[in-house]
Amino acid sequence: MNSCIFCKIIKGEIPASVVYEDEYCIAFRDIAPQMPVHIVVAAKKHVPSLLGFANGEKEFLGGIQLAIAKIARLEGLGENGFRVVNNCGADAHQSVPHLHYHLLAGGDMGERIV
Ligand code: DGP
Repeated sequence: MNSCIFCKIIKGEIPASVVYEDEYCIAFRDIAPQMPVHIVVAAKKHVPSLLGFANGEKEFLGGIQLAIAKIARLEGLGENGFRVVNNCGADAHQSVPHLHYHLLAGGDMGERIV
């Protein structure tokens, strides 16, 4: 999608600190990190949210999950752990309508998710 910021990052039209890329997703450091490690893992196709995927896309979505695990290992997060967050829609304050996950780590995030 022309105006989508994550599509522009995927196409290399705007710079980002990319840490990983494969056929399913691109991962880059968040512009406003909320943890010492805050990586955005964005789908390599423009779908606004998880609600836009169908049954036939299990391989694509599974590929992103496996990529997140790979990135966590590459970043050395296996020992102390990490959190994966997907914001979907208004109540979750999704600000970029292009499917992405937040990979957060680098400190104790507490017992509560929110
Ligand atoms: P969300 O609120 O779940 O839609 O998260 C969007 C995240 O994307 C937010 O944490 C900030 C990040 N972000 C937005 N624009 C850019 C950008 O141009 N570059 C990078 N690296 N991150 C961005």
